[in-house]
Amino acid sequence: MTGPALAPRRMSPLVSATCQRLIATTPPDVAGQIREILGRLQGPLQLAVAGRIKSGKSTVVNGLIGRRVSPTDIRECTRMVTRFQYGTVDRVEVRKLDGTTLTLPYDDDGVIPADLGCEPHEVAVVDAYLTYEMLRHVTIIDTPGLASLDAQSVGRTQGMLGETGGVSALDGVDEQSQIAVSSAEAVLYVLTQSVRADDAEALNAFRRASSGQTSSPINALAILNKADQVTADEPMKAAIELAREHSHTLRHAVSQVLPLVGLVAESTGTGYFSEADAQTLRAVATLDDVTRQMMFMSTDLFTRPEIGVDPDARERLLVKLDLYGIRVAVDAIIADGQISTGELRTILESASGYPKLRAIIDGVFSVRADDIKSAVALSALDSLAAKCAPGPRDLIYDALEELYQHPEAQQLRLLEAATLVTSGKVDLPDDMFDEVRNLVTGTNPGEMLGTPGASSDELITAALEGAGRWRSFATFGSNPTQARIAHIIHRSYFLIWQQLRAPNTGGAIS
Ligand SMILES: Nc1nc2c(ncn2[C@@H]2O[C@H](COP(=O)(O)OP(=O)(O)OP(=O)(O)O)[C@@H](O)[C@H]2O)c(=O)[nH]1
Ligand SMILES: [Mg+2]
Repeated sequence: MTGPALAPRRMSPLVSATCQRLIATTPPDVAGQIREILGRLQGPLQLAVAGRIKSGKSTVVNGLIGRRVSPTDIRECTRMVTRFQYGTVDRVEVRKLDGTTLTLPYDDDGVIPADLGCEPHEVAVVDAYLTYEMLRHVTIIDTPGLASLDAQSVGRTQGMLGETGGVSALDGVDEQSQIAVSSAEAVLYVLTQSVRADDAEALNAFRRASSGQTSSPINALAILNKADQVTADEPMKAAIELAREHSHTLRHAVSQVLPLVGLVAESTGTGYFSEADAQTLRAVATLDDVTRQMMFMSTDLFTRPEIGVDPDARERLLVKLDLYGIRVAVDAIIADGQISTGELRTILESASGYPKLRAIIDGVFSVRADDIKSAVALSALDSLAAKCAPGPRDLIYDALEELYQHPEAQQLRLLEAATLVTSGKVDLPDDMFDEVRNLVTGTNPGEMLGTPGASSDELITAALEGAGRWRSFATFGSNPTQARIAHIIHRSYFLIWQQLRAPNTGGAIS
């Protein structure tokens, strides 16, 4: 069990009201910019999918959308930033750098056409509209990959990682991708199995390129894709272990690293895996043990012409599931000869690691979307104020100050504190770091208190103990910056304790 839910804590109505008041009181040019900030606050969450070339970004995008709309290929494929968003008519709008727009239909397979009617270097961004409900809440942004850094010199790599990397910090990051990631509100990094040095560097380069919000583990998640290619008897098990290690190594960059077989997730989630494919799998399952074991040794052996199952159909299976997915499905058929195609699809989907990713995107990002968007809006207001003449500047600063006085702004303070801690700007011991991260990334009290599955009484005790621990740390164990953070964390634990004790009042005992 996850314990009782806490009262919703949406910040955006408060931030919207502040924007609206400011629009009414500031000069037209400033008001116009605040209107844009407000529009964005009220729009869907912008989730960018980023990573090295060929890491499987477009495959993951298709899996998330539930339709094969973004082209994927074994060769370099995605050349421009593509924003998949909700629209009442399915269409592709190619926005060119010269300010003109070309409108195209999807191709016969429902994929973005390969020919966009102009040269790739003329395109600023592609807006792909789909009448998919899920896109009402989130815009998914596919990006061209970061070029491989393998051949580049160590000196250059160090330049990328160095604090004074300057322009070189952005080398290798496609300019449009960089803009897309830096303006997104959440980022999904697609890493490949070994998280080679250049994967981590890619992630760092994107983080450095992005301002403020996108560089925090609060709104960034990573996938360890192609988990099927981890060399081990049970690749997924090994990938789970690897992902756990990487979650720790990359803890200042992403909230967690999840293993995924993107290809299998895409094929099962988009209907690409068909009844005919299931029949081919059933035919493979009837072959004798020796032949089957030989086939699973490599893709070449799997497609040997003399085997008595249609070679083209076997080729299609490889494209859709690769050997790992085929083996999972064939094992399931051998274990249960009556298994239906629907059941096979479910087994494959769960073996791909997709359900966990989906749950996190739906749960965590959507629960946090309001916080993330509110924080982005406030930081945009703050930057706007800094550029304004004294009159409007003071109006904005006063409004922000007033907003922070509001009791509900505790959630924003927590988010700010957690961003400082999780991104490594304020140092805390590992266990306290984890506590802060759980508090912001958890979707229920059990996860927030780091005690999933605890009973209500245990949760109440955990919240109270947490509050006490952080109060003592604020008073005795910390330096001034840590103390400021500790007070905020203490208050959050205290509020959770209040809400858990009096759930019906929404915690409004003050
Ligand atoms: N075996 C295996 N292959 C995968 C997986 N995910 C993606 N692929 C394959 O990897 C290749 C590259 O996938 P894409 O989705 O085009 O990769 P991308 O990152 O979008 O590539 P660019 O847009 O060129 O940067 C395709 O052939 C995919 O089918 C996976 O989990 N396992
Ligand atoms: Mg791609």
